[in-house]
Amino acid sequence: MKKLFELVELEKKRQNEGLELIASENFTSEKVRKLAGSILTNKYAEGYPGKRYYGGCHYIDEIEQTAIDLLKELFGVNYANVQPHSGSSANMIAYASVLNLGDKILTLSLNEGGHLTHGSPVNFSSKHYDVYHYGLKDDGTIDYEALREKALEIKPKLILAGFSAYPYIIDFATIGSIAKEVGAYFMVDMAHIAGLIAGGAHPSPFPYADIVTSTTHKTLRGPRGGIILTNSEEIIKKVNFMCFPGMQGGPLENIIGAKAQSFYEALQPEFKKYIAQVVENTKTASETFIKLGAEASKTETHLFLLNTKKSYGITGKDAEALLETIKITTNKNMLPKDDERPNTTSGIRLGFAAVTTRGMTKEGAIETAKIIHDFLSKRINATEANKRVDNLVSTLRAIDSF
Ligand code: DSN
Repeated sequence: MKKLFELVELEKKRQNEGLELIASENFTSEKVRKLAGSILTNKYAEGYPGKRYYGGCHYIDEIEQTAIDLLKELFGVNYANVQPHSGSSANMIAYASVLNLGDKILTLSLNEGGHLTHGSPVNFSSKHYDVYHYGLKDDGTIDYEALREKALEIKPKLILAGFSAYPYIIDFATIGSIAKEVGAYFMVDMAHIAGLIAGGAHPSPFPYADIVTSTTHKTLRGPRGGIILTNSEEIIKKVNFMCFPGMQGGPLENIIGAKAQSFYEALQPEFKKYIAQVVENTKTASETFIKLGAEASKTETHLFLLNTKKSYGITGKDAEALLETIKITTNKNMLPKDDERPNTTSGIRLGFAAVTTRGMTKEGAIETAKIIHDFLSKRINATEANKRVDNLVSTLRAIDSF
């Protein structure tokens, strides 16, 4: 259908002409995109390599086994399942593998930086499990002492760490030891920081975590999808059974092929350099906002939070909409202890993984922060801001050039 391909071209133009600062997005390599769009989508392969419910799976088996082996190598773990269709499915499968309905889980809430699947009232996770939350200190970092007290008080069956809007290093060793102390499973959802861990810019959740989930499309720079990792033979058996036949049918082998390619790319020395640049760009941009007098969080990762209400007198929702008029894509985000509603918010989340893939340097990160600051504080109008965005974008690689 012609219209669909025209819309793809328009979306490509949008991606090329703008500055993508949504912290959960990235740009994939040509090989990842080729595999994701390949004829592998034609094949049914319910089951696992060597144990399928369909004939004709010998090449598919090799592709899926390659993905599993590369993933195990990348994170130094014993077992991996590469079939979850998304991060949310991975979390659903992981919970169901080690919990019974109604079990207590202890997580960080969505409003403080967690995720919908970490027990949000509108998500399956709060309907299936008895959810309790730990919180953040006033400086925005996890209150580990309060977490321990809460864990001792409620005795959860599972403690979850790994967040969507948390700009600091997570102390997996401490949370892991609290989980041990109270006899809980320790689960990590590393979706946002998987690339940072693979690239050596964030400590690994292993050996502390019992079960780790992730998406593959954020800092890891793979296709849209999910994965589950563990060092426990007992847990992987449960995960594999819960994934298929428990919750999913035929795996998306085209996406699994693309995942394998992205794991291979993340094992190359250039990926370490890329991740170091992501963290440097993000830190630089956050420091630039702070120097300019805006209220931004500090950061040790690929993202930070900008308080647009305090900095510019506008909600996150309005800031997101205004920035879109100058081709800068961000998302409104709840800030710790936010008094606005989730669909309004007091700020935005900014991430530099995607623009760094296009080759943005420290100077580009400074200019990005300055454009946003100058525009939201009305020092420049949309015409001037658009010109500066165009100049900056002209220094970046096209989104389909790698
Ligand atoms: N929706 C993703 C994000 O933007 O962080 C999390 O899955």
